[in-house]
Amino acid sequence: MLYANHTGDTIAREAPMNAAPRLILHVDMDAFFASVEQRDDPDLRGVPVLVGGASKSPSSRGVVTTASYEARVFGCRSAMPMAQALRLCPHAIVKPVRMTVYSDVSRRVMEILSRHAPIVQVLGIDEAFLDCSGLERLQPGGGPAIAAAIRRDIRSQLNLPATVGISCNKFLAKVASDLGKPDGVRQIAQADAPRVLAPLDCGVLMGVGQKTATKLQSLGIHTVAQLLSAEDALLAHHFGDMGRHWKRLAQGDDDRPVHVSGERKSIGSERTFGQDVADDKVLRATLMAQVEKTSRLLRERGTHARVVTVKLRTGDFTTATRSQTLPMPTSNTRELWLACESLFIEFRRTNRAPLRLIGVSLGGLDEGAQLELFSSPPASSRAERTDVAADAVSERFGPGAIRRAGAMDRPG
Ligand code: TTP
Ligand code: MG
Repeated sequence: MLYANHTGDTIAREAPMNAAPRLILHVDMDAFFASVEQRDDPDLRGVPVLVGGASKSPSSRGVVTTASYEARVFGCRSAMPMAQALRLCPHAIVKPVRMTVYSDVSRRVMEILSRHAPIVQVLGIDEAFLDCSGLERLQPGGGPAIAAAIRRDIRSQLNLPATVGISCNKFLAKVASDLGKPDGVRQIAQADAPRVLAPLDCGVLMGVGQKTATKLQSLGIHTVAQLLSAEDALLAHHFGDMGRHWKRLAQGDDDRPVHVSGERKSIGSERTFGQDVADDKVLRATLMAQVEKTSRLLRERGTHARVVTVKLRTGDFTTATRSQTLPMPTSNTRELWLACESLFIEFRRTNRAPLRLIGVSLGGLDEGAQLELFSSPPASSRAERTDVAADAVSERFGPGAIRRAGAMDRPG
């Protein structure tokens, strides 16, 4: 098999492998929300902190979103009722959730990561996979040096702790970061994987949640080693194909690629007219309804879009797309509409043909701000409050119930 090295030459590799070995990093912030609170208030450093409970949102009332490591010593954990956490650690300090602050920090963490790796897959508000394959040839010290540089940047620019796991695939990199926590680095070499994984709970295997773990335990399977020695037929009987999948993971085998966040996903809406439409008023109204629908979907997912694309097909089946990248990711209907509208106007300036289809697609989705794990973040800006109100009306009376003519006006 031939590989390109960094000088562009090709080099022969002797081992008959299917693919070049990969260098995958998993970065996860430590006690993320609590660490931000401790960073912003020196009085909280070194003491048990629980974040949550004080939120006004009914869905999160009374629940711990995260506990600082000082509070974890007492058994406090994420998703635990606040009352229970306070029984375990009565002297803990409780701080309310400041989602806007955490989202902002998250964005800055992801920016730092994107400076260290060509492929970054954001997983949630505080974690990401990085594919650094090939970089080890350019960076003396390989994975550990890249991990150290990332941690140094996060510490110096954001004053926060992060843990980095290093390995040859996503699964092992994630296990490595779990084992390296808090504020650490851990590498798992492929050859060491069976030894490292053997004593761990089956819960480390992706797809084994609390319910499945309990079912496995009822079959006498607690650890990864026990799962590996379980009969295939037994696993297949209880868990179908998942059994085989877990066994592969248990052997440290995982060939899933690291996907570039935001590039693969988009949210779109398009409409083909029964008869071609020449009237710009009708076209604009259709486009606006599509922006309202897609931006609402963004907000439901807690995601923001950075790339706005308008698709226009004329009666002769010629299709044009016009895209714009926004300075900041947003889920605000008005901001997205203004971008769509200018793309539409620009297109119509040179093409007045009746349209057969019009559509909008929102891409560059910013998973770093994904908030689905959490209660609704407080609507901070006026524009966001308008969206929240409009979404509430749409939910109650249907998507067509509200028209925000005034809110859609261009500034100036
Ligand atoms: P995690 O990365 O799961 O946890 P963590 O960063 O607090 O701690 P660790 O050092 O173990 O990684 O989650 C990131 C943030 O997401 C966390 O700080 C708070 C929030 N969160 C919730 O709101 N609810 C939850 O159930 C969990 C697990 C996390
Ligand atoms: Mg974390």
